[in-house]
Amino acid sequence: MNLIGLIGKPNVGKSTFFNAATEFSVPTANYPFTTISPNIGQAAARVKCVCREFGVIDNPVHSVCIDGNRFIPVKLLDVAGLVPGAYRGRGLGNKFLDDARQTNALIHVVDVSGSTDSEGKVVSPGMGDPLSDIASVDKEFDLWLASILTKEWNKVQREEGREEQRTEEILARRLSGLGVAVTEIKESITELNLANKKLVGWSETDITDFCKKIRMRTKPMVIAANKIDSENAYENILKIKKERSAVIPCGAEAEAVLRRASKKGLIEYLPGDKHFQIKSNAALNDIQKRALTRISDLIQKYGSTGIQDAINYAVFDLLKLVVVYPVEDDVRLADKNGNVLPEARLMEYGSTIKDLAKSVHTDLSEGLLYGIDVRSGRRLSVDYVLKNNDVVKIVSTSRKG
Ligand SMILES: Nc1nc2c(ncn2[C@@H]2O[C@H](COP(=O)(O)OP(=O)(O)OP(=O)(O)O)[C@@H](O)[C@H]2O)c(=O)[nH]1
Ligand SMILES: [Mg+2]
Repeated sequence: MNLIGLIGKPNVGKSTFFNAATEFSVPTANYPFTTISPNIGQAAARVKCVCREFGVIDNPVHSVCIDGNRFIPVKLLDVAGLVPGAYRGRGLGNKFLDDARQTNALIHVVDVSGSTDSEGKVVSPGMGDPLSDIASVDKEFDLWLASILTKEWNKVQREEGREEQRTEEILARRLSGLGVAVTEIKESITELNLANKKLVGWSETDITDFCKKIRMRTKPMVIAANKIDSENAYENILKIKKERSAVIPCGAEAEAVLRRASKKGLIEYLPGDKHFQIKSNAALNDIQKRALTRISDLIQKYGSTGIQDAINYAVFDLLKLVVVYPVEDDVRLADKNGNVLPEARLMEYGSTIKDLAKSVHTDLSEGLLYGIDVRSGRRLSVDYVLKNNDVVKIVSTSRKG
């Protein structure tokens, strides 16, 4: 399962982001640890739907299509705030790390107003340092991994001496709760020139470097530079962009306002849009008008509120998922109930027709014969690797469901 985690120190706007992205209502407040237990919600990845290309009017079942934009559900986890020392259990450290363990990609929400200290307490704007916040979250993660790895380290070293075991297998067992594949470990130790070094000889630096590699492989991260509406945002974002490549300016509060206004029918706006339109019949008071004007200026400056971009980045750039449209009727592009393009399915990069059949229904995969590429009418072997936007009919001896 693909689970995207929202992480960061307390009070940076994780829950505001979560609420905006999922339209779930969880408490937000201007003090740390508003989120005490994790909240899992459904957000959506936004893609251009293939319905326009095929000239059909679709009726999705598990996703939504609005004006040719397909919104495909993805799971989002609002994780408790992280403070320095979390790996030793400070703050809600253990809870944080346990939540984060389940995630496959991370959106690290950073407060670019610089109005919170390293613990998330409110300070005068500009006093907080977003760059050190980023480094601190990375470091906590690495220290936490190192603490799991080196727990009873002597025992590990004895194990290594006693049995003829490969280093990567011993390490994989240690990190089994994290779902790290042996191949990932092997690649990491090879990259670090540690492949031929016995664990007993690993220095502290070797351990830290290894943990960092594992973190970057198993928890790829994008920075959501949040609170773009604040005074120091612009220069802080520039500073972060000098150090990191995956940075998306975000306005979680602005996104929340736009989603609410759109829900009430006051504006035309879809998550991720580069502009919005106030409806001609919308009765807005002066305060609302001013707020919307400010948001409009903001998204003109940054291109969007960034919330949708951050989710899409996590789904397509970090998790590298592809969108596939399975259909049963390759003429009408429909399922057996006549729903046109019923599903847009997010699949792992490298998935095959076999994987698709299995994910749709086990019966379908048991009698699987081949696939049909609906665009060309060509047969696709069961090992055909799916491409983004493929529309595929699965041909099987057993009928679904
Ligand atoms: N100016 C501004 N403030 C924001 C924005 N997003 C969130 N905030 C404010 O930041 C404060 C913290 O927001 P939360 O969403 O509760 O933060 P959190 O990261 O979930 O905090 P914890 O759950 O305590 O870890 C609240 O006062 C929000 O209103 C934003 O885009 N701009
Ligand atoms: Mg919160």
